[in-house]
Amino acid sequence: MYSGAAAAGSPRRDFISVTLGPEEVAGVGGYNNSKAWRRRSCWRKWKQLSRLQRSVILFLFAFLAVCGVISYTSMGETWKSITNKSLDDQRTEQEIPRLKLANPAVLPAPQKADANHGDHPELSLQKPPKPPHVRRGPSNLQIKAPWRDTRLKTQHDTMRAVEELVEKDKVEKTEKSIISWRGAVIEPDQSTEPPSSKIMDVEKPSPVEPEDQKEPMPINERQLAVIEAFRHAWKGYKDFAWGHDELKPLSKSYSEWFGLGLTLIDALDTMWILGLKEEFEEARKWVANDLVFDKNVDVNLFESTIRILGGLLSTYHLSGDSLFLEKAKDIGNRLMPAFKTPSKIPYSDVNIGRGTAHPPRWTSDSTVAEVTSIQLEFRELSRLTGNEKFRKAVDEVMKHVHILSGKNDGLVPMFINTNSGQFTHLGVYTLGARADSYYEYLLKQWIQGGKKENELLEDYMRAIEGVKKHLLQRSEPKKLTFVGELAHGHFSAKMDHLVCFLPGTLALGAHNGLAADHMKLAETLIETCYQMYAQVETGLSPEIVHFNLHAQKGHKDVEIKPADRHNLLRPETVESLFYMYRFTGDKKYQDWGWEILQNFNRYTRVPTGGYTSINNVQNPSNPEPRDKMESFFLGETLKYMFLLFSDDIDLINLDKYVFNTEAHPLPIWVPA
Ligand code: DMJ
Repeated sequence: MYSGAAAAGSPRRDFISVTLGPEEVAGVGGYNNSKAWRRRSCWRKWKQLSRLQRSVILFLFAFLAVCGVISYTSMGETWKSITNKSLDDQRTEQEIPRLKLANPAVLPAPQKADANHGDHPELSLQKPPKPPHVRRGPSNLQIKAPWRDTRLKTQHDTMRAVEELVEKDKVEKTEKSIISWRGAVIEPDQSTEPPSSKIMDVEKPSPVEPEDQKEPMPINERQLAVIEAFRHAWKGYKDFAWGHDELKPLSKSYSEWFGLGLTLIDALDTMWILGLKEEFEEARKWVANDLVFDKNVDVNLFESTIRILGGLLSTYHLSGDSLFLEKAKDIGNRLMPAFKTPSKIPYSDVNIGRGTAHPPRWTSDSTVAEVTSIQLEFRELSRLTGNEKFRKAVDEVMKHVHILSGKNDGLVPMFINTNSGQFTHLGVYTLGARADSYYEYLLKQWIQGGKKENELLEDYMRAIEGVKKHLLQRSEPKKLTFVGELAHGHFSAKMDHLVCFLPGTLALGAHNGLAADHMKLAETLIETCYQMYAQVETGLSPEIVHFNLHAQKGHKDVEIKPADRHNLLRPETVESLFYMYRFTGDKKYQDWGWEILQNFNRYTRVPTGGYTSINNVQNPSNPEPRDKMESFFLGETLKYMFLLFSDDIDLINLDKYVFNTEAHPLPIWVPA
């Protein structure tokens, strides 16, 4: 049946030949293809093989089987990783709508928002998946902002890691283009939707807002230190002042200003940004159950607008929770009587329970900064409610001030009369208290409205020229550029810490395409603001400094009068450091902020909870605590610290949000 060429004695036995007999040839001897016949015939052939031939065949089969097993295993791995990846992708896709709900650049009109969000659905929407990664820092600080949490991915997936590297590269490229402010006009995102059209678009992943899908940056050590500071402050507030306006951390009690839980409301969006979900939910409950505006109480229009209305609006935007919008509408309506004046320049005080308003007892004047720094909030309230009355009221003030005489090269006096509508106390010009945020809101309203309201821009540009012409001087010995004051033609080398908002505002203007020399000025002014801390014994700035115009042996640039040496935990320098870092990427700004945080911890932290303002920044051994934690410490100072230490430009993207003067981010409206 077969002849083996490998016969005994043959020198080579390494091949097999099979010869088929006639009966095996199809068609010969009749074709029999039955199973039994085939089995029998195969077995017969196998028996006819030599032992060597059988061994070789068995070896070949075994070899093929081993190869088969190996390739099956590796295919399985490949398949598993493909499956994992597709699950990962699915999860990312599911998360995108949630992120959009929680953190859209522009939330639409409330009817739609209500319909979509229900009473309080976003907190469950925010529920993060348990991330498999390990975070640095103390275990009690293993927290992250809700939307960042949801986007965390496993670090063990190689394919994902490669994607991340590619993504990071993309982010870096984007970042570079955004921070290159010099000479270039950089437009805000032109592609977001107009307010009336968009809940549906907001909910689905949009190709026009790809940055929302980027990997978030992990929280770093300095940010963790801010979270720790916030929690310490919050502990004091919670233990001793819950639901009241301000904590008195030393006496373990509280003070009331309006009786509206000011600190709690001011801190809401900070908690959201820092990722303090538990604290946020607890505070949210208080807002839902205990915050009542129907109270026979006089509130200051400006302070309640920037802290309460601003805080509620920004929290609504960040969380998507309609509770905050409802509360914002309530307080907004209750503040409206302030505008019922002969001139339409609002009174400073409103009784939110009675619906009456009045100026302070001693005058019929209002402060210029106060009546011109409520616009971002009221304009946004109109956009969200569709009720123009809020916007009309505040726009009228701006239009009136725009044409008012009594300015000096764009610089405004500090008071305005609610009867006549004229500036009073003419001849005194400052960028500090009573005028400061007028300048800030000129620029920010222009940005908020999509850079179309030219009168605002004109007034802003003119004012900065006025600052350069009348208020800038250089100190000795360090030649620090500072912003002084002008009183009836006399220059005073006095500068409030409040003026330190200016470098940040100038930088924001330059980022939005305004003159590049504004950025230069911002750089020199922020150095001065930093020196207001660095040249002082505690490393904390006093409320007011006087700069030396003439070099004197043994004198620094900064002089402090006994009445001015307090520190109220104010935010302005940290605020400007944040803008400067965002737009330049220069790490020195982060380092300066870090020094300031450490000094707050050293001299103002109260061991039992909370931070206190102090009376004497020049005495490190006894800074004389004042026993008060201002609401803006949580609303502004710590928030700006956290943002300053972040390298994530999408953590409150400055092309999408504009901060009100109390650090509450409000959306930049979409250009028509
Ligand atoms: C805050 O209420 C606001 O920043 C306001 O514009 C100025 N004063 C405090 C902080 O210093």
